[in-house]
Amino acid sequence: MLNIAVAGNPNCGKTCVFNNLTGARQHVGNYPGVTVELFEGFTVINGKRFHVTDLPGTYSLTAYSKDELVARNFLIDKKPDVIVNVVDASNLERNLYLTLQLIELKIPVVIALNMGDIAVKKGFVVNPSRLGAMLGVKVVETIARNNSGMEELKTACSEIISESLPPRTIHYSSEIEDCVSDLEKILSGKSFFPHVPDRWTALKMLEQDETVISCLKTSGSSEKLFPVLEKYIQKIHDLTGDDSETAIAEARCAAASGIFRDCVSISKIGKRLITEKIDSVVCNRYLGPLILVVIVYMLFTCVFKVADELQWIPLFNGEWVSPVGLFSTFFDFLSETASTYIKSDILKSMIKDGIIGGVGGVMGFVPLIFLMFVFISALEDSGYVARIAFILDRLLRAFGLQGKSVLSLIVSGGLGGGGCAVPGVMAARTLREEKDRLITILVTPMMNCGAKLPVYAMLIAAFFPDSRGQMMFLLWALSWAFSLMAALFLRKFIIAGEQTPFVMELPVYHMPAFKNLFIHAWSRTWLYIKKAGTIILGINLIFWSMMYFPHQDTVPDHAEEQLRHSFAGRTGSALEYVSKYIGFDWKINIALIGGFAAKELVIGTLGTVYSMGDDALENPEPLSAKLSASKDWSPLRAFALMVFVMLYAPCMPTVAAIRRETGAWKWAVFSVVYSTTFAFVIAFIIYNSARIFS
Ligand SMILES: Nc1nc2c(ncn2[C@@H]2O[C@H](COP(=O)(O)OP(=O)(O)OP(=O)(O)O)[C@@H](O)[C@H]2O)c(=O)[nH]1
Ligand SMILES: [Mg+2]
Repeated sequence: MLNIAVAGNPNCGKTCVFNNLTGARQHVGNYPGVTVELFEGFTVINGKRFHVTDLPGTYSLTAYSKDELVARNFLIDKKPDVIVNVVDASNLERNLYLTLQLIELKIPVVIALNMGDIAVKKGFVVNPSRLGAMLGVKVVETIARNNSGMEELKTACSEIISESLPPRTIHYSSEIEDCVSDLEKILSGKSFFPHVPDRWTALKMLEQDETVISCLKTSGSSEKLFPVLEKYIQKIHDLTGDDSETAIAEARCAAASGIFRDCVSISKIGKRLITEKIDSVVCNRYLGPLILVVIVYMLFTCVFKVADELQWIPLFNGEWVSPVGLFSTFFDFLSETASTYIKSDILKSMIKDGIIGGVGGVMGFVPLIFLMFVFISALEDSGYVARIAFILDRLLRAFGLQGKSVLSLIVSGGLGGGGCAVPGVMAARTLREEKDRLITILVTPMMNCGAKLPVYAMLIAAFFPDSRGQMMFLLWALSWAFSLMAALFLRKFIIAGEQTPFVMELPVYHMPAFKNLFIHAWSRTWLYIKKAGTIILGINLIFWSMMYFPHQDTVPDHAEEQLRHSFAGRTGSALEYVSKYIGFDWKINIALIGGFAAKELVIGTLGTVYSMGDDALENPEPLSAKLSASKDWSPLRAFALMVFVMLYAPCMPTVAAIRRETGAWKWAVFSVVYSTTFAFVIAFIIYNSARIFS
């Protein structure tokens, strides 16, 4: 099967093109660094199937950060049959810098000249046929957001393959060309990199590309090759006054600028874009942070009002409920039905306590999660998220992080409370400095991810029903405060080192498309539902059996005693020696052990615990009602628990991601130990200081 690779600068619309070609629904966002791994899909052109790969964005094939390395290694090792180079027409000159390097690979290239709509607003008119002729590639104009130009793009791909049209060679200055051609001769026939032309390898050697050089070194060819290379590097330095890396970069910039001038006419020296006007307010030093806080506050109050507080859905019996209330009414009904019709005790307990009590609790918050995702997608797609990185850079710098870390924190829930730490940990790939990346990875799991949200929502509904939005806002602020504290601590004591400066482009704002918002929010919500129906269900059943066995039938009216003597109950009780200092009893301990597998299981397991430990089996009530009626619980305990859940050990999938992304178990284990200790200390302070003052 033939392979198409979609490559280009960050945020130029690659994933949009990829989704259009393959029908996939990969994440598109209006900020650089959305895609950090390879996505694969298929498309059919003229009855033939093509394998399509979406690459992370990169400015150059000399990779600096991990996501750029992913893109570059793919192109070099996999040698696709055609590269679809998505180019942002409103930023053509800079985008051409990468295009020039792509055509050096001598793989057929089709340029998708994207974002023409924005280019026109900026006053650029690009001549596509001229561009194609200069580079020896096909150029197709596209507006990926509107799915326009895709058929032409497909046709161009299939044509260029059948014509096997190689791109043109762009020649640089004679000083460089002399050295390149000499190196090429030495390299010829050696096949160090079988899939790329020797000219590419020669150029990369002169650019002193670390990966290429270390590859050549390990292949044992260093004795002959490297003295020659040293000589040429010196020669270029003598002739141009620059080191060879800079000289080549400058030569490419000059070529890109020449092509740009040749193919683009600037129709009007643009009137100030709306984007600039908005940014002068939104990115203002003083107003910026204020606006950010107001937006997040409104986000929480709106989402909680609509999904959980306001009772705007009529029921058959004349009562009114909120969307979350509707879901919980439904699960209560299921639970009641199960109690009535199932006779076997063990089966009844399994279905009612293990499945409905556990999974139902997690599912109940689907409306809230969905609404949260809609709002967050809107902020992502508008381009505001990139501004948050910009606004917070200064603040984050003081705490040992940097602007780009914001994207990781936001992906894992830093904006609202819908997110996941696994992609958050992966998003840290865009950070170039290893230590910045490590610190970001270690604090990212402290954000309020989508799995912690139902835990908060349930406890807030039970103990702070009159100020739901405000409580969530407080927890949001605390999650940032604590992760910044943790970052500072790590930077000071564990991972000291220089901080790197922050560079990120601010994309043009646009109006989010409503259809996309809903598709996007739904696909994220669907993942949540699937997780609840599979992993959460499975682990919940394991926990249920640990709570059910060993079972004694002799004490029918002592459900709580029975539970305490189960395997899980005994473990939870053993942990009370420590947890009593932060006010947690054995029941909470069981839930927290469950939460290590996945944070939703904190309520899943708590639901099961309270359902099983309840003697009044025939009268099911929502978990929040049970907790607020229980004499063991208080708002203080609920609050300490929420903060503990926010901070303690990342869930298992996140720990695995940390292991993958850092390449070391050491950091994975460290993340569990340090965050649990941190959580304990903070919960201890909250629980005890509040008790002293009251
Ligand atoms: N105005 C306009 N916007 C576009 C066009 N194509 C894509 N976009 C928007 O540009 C933004 C970036 O799109 P993505 O597909 O995520 O870009 P990407 O190149 O995959 O970005 P990274 O994965 O971060 O490298 C999104 O908000 C898209 O909706 C276009 O032709 N015109
Ligand atoms: Mg992408």
